[in-house]
This record gives sequence, C-alpha cells and structure tokens, in this order.
Amino acid sequence: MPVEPETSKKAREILRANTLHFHLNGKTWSRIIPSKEFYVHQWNWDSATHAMGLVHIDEKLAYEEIRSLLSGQWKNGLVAQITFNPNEKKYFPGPAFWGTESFATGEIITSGITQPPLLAIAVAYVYQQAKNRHQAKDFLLEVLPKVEKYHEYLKTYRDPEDEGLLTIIHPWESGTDNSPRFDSVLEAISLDEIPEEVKELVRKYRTDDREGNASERPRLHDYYRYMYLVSLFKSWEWDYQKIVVESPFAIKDMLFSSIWSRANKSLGNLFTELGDTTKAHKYLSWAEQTNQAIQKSWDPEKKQFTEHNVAGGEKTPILEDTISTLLPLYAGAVTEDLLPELLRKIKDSHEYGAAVPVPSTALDNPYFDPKRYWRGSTWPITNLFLIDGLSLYEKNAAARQLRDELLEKTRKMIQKGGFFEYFHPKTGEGVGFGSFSWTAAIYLYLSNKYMLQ
Ligand code: 9WN
Repeated sequence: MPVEPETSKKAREILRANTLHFHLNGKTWSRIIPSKEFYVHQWNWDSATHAMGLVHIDEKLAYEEIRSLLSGQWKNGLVAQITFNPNEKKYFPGPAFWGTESFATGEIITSGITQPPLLAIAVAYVYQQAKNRHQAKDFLLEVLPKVEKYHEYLKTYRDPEDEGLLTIIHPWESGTDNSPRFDSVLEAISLDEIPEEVKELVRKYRTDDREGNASERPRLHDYYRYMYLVSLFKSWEWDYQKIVVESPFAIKDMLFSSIWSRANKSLGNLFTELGDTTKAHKYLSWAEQTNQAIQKSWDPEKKQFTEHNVAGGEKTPILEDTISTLLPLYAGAVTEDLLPELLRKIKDSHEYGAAVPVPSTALDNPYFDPKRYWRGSTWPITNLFLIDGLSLYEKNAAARQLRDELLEKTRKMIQKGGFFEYFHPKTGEGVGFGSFSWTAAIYLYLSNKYMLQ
C-alpha cells in the first residue's frame, strides 16, 4: 500500500477530531464542526467541502455529513447557514438569538438564513467519487428530493424576478461576511436606527472577538448591523416573501449566484444520468439563465462583473473589486473574449497576484486589509472555486497554467502555514482559528481530485 503523505494524514486527523456525535430525534448524528476553538456547530458550505474531502477517505462519513446538514431543513426548503449542536455556548449568535424554534425539525434547531449553495455540487461529487456504487446510488436517491427542495426555495424566494441572479439578505449568507463589497449597503443602515437593545446584546454576548483576535474579526459596527438584520427577520417571523422585499440589506451577489449556477449544472447532470430529462432540462436551463445574467452584468469600462444593491427596490451597482467578481469562472460564465482579462487580473501583482494568492479583496482596493477576515486574506475555499473554475477553461493554455500554479500554491500554503482558517496573502502566515476542518477537507479534495501527492 502507498504511504499516506504527512499533510494528508494530518488533514484526516483534523476531520476526525472535529467530528461530534449527537443523539437527536431518536437518532445518532455525526457532524463535523469547523473548529473547536470557536465554530462549534455545523455550517452549510463548510459541510459541503467536508463531504468533498471525506469521500476520499471514508465514503460513509461523507454521506453522514450531508445527511446531518439536511437534518434541519425547513418545511419551505431552506437549508440553514448553521445547524446548532445542543449545549454549545462558545459561539455567538447561538440558537437563543434567532427565534427559529417553530421552524425546527424536532430537536434540530437552525439559524434562519442560508449560505452559498454548494450542497448540490458536493452531493454530485461524492456520488461520482464513491467506490461502492450501490451505496452511492442509494445515498443519491435519498438526498436528491431534499436538494431539489432547497433549490426550489432559492429560486422562489431569492429570485422572485426570475432573472437568474440570487438575492442574499444578510452578509453571513455570502460566506464572505465583512467583504468590502457590503460596506456601502451596510453603511446605509444608520447606527441610530438600530435599537439600543440590539447593540446591548452584541456588547454583552459577542464572543468571536474574545475567542479569536479582535483585530482580525469584523468590527463592532458590523456586528451591530448583522444582529439588527437578524432581529428584523425574527420580528417578521422569517417570512421570506417579506424579507426579500423589505430587508435593508439585499444584494444580487456574484459569488452566491455563480455557485448557484454551477450547483444547478451539477443537479441537471445528475438527472441526465438518472434518465430524467424533464428535471435535467429544468436545472440546466436555470444554470444557463444565471450565466446569461452574469454575462449581462459585465461592465466594459471597469472591466469587471458588477454586483447590485437591490435593497428597497432600487438597483445600484456595487463596484468594489473583490474576489466575488472573479467567481463567474466557477460558473463557466466567462466568455472567451473576457477570459484574458480575468486571467490578467488574477496574475497582476497590483490586483490579485499576491505572493500567496488569491486574496479575497484586490490588493489595490483601498479597503484591502491582509488579516481582517474577508477584507484581503487568502481562503482555501475561494481558491478551490478558482481552481475548479479555471479547469472549465483548461483547453486554453494560459488558464490551464494558472490553474496548475494556484493548485500548487494552495497546497504549499497549507503545507507550510498549517491548517488555519485563512492566510496572510503576502506572508502566508496562518490566520484566524486553527485545526480548521475546511482547510483539511479542501486539501484532501484538491490533492485527490487533481491526483497530487
Ligand atoms: C458566520 C464557519 C463560517 C464560514 C464563513 C465564515 C465564518 C461565521 C462567523 O465562519 O462565518 O456564518 O461567525 O464569522 O465567514 O464563511 O462558513 O467556518
């Protein structure tokens, strides 16, 4: 048997150490938490990456991770950002702050928002990679109806205009919480309009700045606004028809929409394989609709895909240069004429061509900050999107070469820096919380998918 490389072994150990077991609704669930240091519940898009790594070491654990993620799915189809573990106090905001008890599935309580819909992509990948084909098919047939219900939820409530781009209603839904692309939208929510009790609650219960390094976390005024939005949605009893229209934070997000497109493509392809041409057509045409909408959002002057603030029924362009604007690569929405410009930006040492690429905010963006969470640091998950995105263009030699470089640099970053949450784009120093599950899972995923030792 070949010897397992040291970093892969460590990755496997981290995933095992971060697996918790719970007896809920009469069943035992196993769930991977992102990090024991702070993130002690189950997160939506983190779990999708966990499953994509786990399938290479233990297929059944990959199935369990997805099952657990779906265990708290709401009746309206929402698969939440967080599925809470009982009795955990370290993370704020825990279950007591969301007012979602009446949406719980028995004992399984979740938050009320979602995260980028990586789920279908993970299900398709796990299904394709699993060696025991019989079990893989059973797993697929078990979870597909739930994944479809989630996509129905997203299409209904996040794309009521039926235009292909999805609306996120909270920065946490983007997975890239304090990205500068949200600043102008958040600043329009005046701190004066936020009730004192919401601010008080943040000051009293916020834990991330104590468990982690406050100078690397989102700022106090960000948290005031995050919790103000939660309190509004809670007071509207999580009525999504109302939320999507009335939320003071509403963005047609490029990162979220690009993942949505690729997720529909994955779902469509699965149905093609299962011989259900009607469903295959439905999801493939949703993917196509999104890609066309992404293409229309290209700003020829700024040479950038543009996102829009749609709060209050307005449609205002957001022109911040952040990694979100590169994600159309992951959707396969970048036409041949635009590809060279995106490749240039990723390589340019003034933009995204950092020593440890790819920073979450362009280096020349005035708000670039190498350590403060999503304001400039390099994250394994967004590197995964760019690597898998560039793979769609691998017939183009420059795209293929860039993909290979990013792959090598991402693996080196983790080998050298350790299994941190994210990394300093100039020095490679590991930042945020340690022994992080998605860093481990993404390392395994990339190493196995691209057959590297
Ligand atoms: C809020 C768990 C999650 C990731 C997100 C990352 C961070 C949470 C937080 O941690 O967000 O969802 O409290 O900061 O931004 O991408 O899924 O790892």
